[in-house]
Formats: sequence, C-alpha cells, structure tokens
Amino acid sequence: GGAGRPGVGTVVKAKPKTKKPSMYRVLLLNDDYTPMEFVVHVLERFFNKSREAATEIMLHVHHRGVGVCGIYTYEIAETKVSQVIDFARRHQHPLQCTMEKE
Ligand code: TYC
Repeated sequence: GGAGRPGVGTVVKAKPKTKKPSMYRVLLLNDDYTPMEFVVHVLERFFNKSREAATEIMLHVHHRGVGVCGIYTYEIAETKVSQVIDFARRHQHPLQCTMEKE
C-alpha cells in the first residue's frame, strides 16, 4: 500500500520460523491378563519411570482403564508404542498402548 508515497506502506516484521512441534500422549490401556509387575517393568524400561512412579501409573490404569505414560513428539511417541506392543507380544501379554495428540 501507499505506492511511491514516502512513509506510507506495510510494516513487515521478521517472523521467527521455528515452530513448537505437536506433542502426543502415549497411553497404556488396562486389560484383565497382563501382570501388574510386567506393566511396572514396561514403564521403567520404556518410559524411564522410577519404580514408585511406574507403580502409581500402573494402578491408575488398572483402576481407570487408561493412563498417560509420557508425552513426546510424533516420531518418539510412535516408537514407544511399537516397542511396548512388541515387548508385550514377545512375552505373550495382551497389553495395549496407543497415542493421541495433546
Ligand atoms: N489389570 C491387570 C491385572 O489385574 C493389570 C494391568 C494394569 C494391566 C495396567 C494392564 O495397562 C495395564 N493383572
């Protein structure tokens, strides 16, 4: 705007082009068969939880049906979900894990 008129125009501000990545919750689902101790181990091994934190999350899932293990960028969350499902399958437990956008 204001072509050729000194002092009339659009102020263009430099836009910082770094974006915060979308984050995803990784969820553990309850079932009737996976041993509690196995779920605690999964939380320690794949989500870097202390035994106390892992036990708390496991009991939350056991009572409420679903619980958050951690929040990650898409690729990390996807990898955690695959690792948990593979590990559970290898041990013949039906434990299920999924992810959802935050
Ligand atoms: N409900 C299971 C039991 O009673 C324990 C369990 C907890 C299973 C959390 C899955 O994500 C889970 N053995």
